[in-house]
Amino acid sequence: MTEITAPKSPVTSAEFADEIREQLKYSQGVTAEQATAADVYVAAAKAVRNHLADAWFTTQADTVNGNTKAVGYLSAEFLMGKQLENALLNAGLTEQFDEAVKSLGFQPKDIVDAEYEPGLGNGGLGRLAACFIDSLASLGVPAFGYGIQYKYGIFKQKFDEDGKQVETPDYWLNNEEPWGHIDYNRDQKVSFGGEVVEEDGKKVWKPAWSVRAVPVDYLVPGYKSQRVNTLRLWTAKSYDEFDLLAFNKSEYMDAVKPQVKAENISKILYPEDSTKVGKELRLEQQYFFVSASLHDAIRVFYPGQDKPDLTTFPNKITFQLNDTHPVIGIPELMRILIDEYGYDWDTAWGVTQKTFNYTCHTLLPEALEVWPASLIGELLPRHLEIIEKINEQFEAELKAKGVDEATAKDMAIYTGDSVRMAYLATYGGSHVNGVAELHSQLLKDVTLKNFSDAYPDKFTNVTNGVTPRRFVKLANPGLSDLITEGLGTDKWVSDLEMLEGLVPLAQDDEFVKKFAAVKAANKHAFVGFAKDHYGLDIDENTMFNTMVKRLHEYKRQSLKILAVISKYAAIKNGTVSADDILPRTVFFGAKAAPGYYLAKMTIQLINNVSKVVNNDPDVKGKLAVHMLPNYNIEMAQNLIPATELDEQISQAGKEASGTGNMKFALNGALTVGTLDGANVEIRERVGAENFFLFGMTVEEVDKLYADGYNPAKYYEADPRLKQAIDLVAGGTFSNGDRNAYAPLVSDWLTKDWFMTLADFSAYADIQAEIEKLYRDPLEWNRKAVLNVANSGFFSSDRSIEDYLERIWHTGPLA
Ligand code: 26Q
Repeated sequence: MTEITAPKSPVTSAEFADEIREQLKYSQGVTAEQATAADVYVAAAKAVRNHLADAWFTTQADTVNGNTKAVGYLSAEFLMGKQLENALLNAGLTEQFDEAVKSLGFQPKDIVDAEYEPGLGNGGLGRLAACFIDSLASLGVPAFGYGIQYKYGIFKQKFDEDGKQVETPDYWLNNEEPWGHIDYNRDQKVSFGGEVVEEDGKKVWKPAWSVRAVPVDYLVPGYKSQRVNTLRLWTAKSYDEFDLLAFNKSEYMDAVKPQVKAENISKILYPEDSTKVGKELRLEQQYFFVSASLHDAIRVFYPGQDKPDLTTFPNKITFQLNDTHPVIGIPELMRILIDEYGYDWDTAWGVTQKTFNYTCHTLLPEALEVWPASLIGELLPRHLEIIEKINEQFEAELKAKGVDEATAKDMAIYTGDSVRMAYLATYGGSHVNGVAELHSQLLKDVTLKNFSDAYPDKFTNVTNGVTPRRFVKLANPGLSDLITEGLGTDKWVSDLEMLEGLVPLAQDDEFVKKFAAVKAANKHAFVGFAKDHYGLDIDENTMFNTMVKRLHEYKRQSLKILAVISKYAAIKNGTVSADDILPRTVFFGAKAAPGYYLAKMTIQLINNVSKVVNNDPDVKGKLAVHMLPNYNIEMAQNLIPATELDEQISQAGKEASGTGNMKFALNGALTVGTLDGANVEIRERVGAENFFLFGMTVEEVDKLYADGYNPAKYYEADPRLKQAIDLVAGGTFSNGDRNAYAPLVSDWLTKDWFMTLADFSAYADIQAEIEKLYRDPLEWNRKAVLNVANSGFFSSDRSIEDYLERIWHTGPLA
């Protein structure tokens, strides 16, 4: 944690080197001669941060004093990735940094690598939040990201000798963390438990215990916007460091109990990325950051006012609820307005409904949070009362709308024993959006159908996007230079639809060859990365085929590994002639939730297929499989630019959007995928002829399910599938042990909830088409160029512009 010192104007590399030396000397206490790469990293981070300070202060002042409504992005996760390169890019200091560290005797890459990646998110939802705050700042929109500074981020993943996932804690704050600025003077009190009593005819909440929420501020610099927004992550501290009475009795453990209880709240990120059970600590976390954030926004926008006019609150800031995780904010704002500021119910409701909007990120019913009412009642008794009252008002409203009783019952926010957070969010806010066209449509038609019927105007779509700064400009400098050369400008970095200007160049063989050379160089670089990080020897003259994402049954890593096994068997059996084999290297990267049994078994299977295949001389040079450990943002930035074929093979109707799919298309990989999530829109834009489509549609899935799905039938019907499953069942990937994967095999043959077996034949068949095209490098790369050229829509800048227009109704600072 550092203080912000004097702001700096643009500097030369020599001056920047002096600034680094100064930080080394006065802040780290080492001389330039003693400094290690880790020291220089911290010093450079602090130096670049100082350069951003001025713009940060002006942005904050303009946010409060201007008359542009701000955005508050409430998210339990922000998966930011490493910060240094991004901060340098946005501060315009990349070249100065490179020269400066060289003059200090270091390689820029070693300094950048010294940063430890913060893992404050699980996957797509957390990374989306990070892309969105980057785009908000780059567009000059005043915004706050609000979340939790977990002490332990997503676990680090290793594999044991059996290929099983082993989780180790991610204590990311073990070393100095130069980006976060802890601000003890802007703390908030967050209370829990106790009871509600009536005093003078008013409800008064008497909480049982409180924690101190202390903000840690991260600068969010915009690209070429001169704006620096704030990511405010709360950390929980105890008010009573020690209970001295207990301590005097030498009961040390008891003495620190309140501290432990308080600090537990921000201790760990939950590693599940879908939910089944409501855990008390998770609700504590949610309420903790949301309550602190709402109070913080009131403090920021009504400074020093005891009796602020909070009816203007929705004109000051609009809060986006990133999934159901922050939805407790709806009753909390009601409580603040009524209990803390004395507003009547109707006024409070008007303000609350105008303040919030809700983004849904799922279609899996089990991932919509439902809290036991008893738990809410115990932890937040006043909120439960408010929720009950919201529900009564809601029922009356539905009745007035003529909604029949049975439907109204299905729509209940509060059922008597539980609270449905997605329903509360839908009723309690102004807008609800899904994250891709297909997903938003399915929300309206299925998941939230009754709500869409009753409140059609609330529903809209905003298709996800990814930031081109991190995922093209920084991750793929070779392609970035080529794009700039092709377009004659680098303005595409902040206006990604300009990539369309590359469409004619796809017909220019020289340009396509240059693209192919960039891809080859990225593959070469990844081979080096994989050697350094994992000790792997990878053949760069093979097709790089990648599937990276969380491990989930619906995402169907099983489909991919079964196809790999089938291919392996075909080579072994000689079913394919040596000449017909297209050499491939298949990369997987995936973390499984620690308690997700089948997901973890799938990881184990992939690891053991990898062991068998990679050590089999019969397939050497033809097929290799690697399960790369600990998939994270850094790996994504290295692997995506090197990938030629990307896998987006979820069961249709299950992946809300996907954002990896966008990153791959933008980096010139071709996609093999189903009509699911944003794949649909990617295919529409890049052209059906430049996308490998296979598998059932949503309608076909529904029909097959309704007709009665029997996976064993598909196992019997396709000998390739049968052979692959038989090899797994027969112990080929478990040293002959036929029981090792029995639960997985039995699930495939008897349940197969996501219809992996039904889509297998189509998936195996399309491989021939893929391989045929790959044998014609010019045509393959022409299609890859067209993927890049037509993916500009998938910039998170465009997503944010859609939110501004459809939901937030605000814009950049003047
Ligand atoms: C909730 C309560 C308790 C414990 C964990 C959770 C929890 C945590 C994370 C539930 C869900 C998540 C994350 C969900 C997620 O990442 N969804 C993905 O969001 C992306 C961005 O919109 C989409 O592209 C993906 O399709 C979607 O799966």
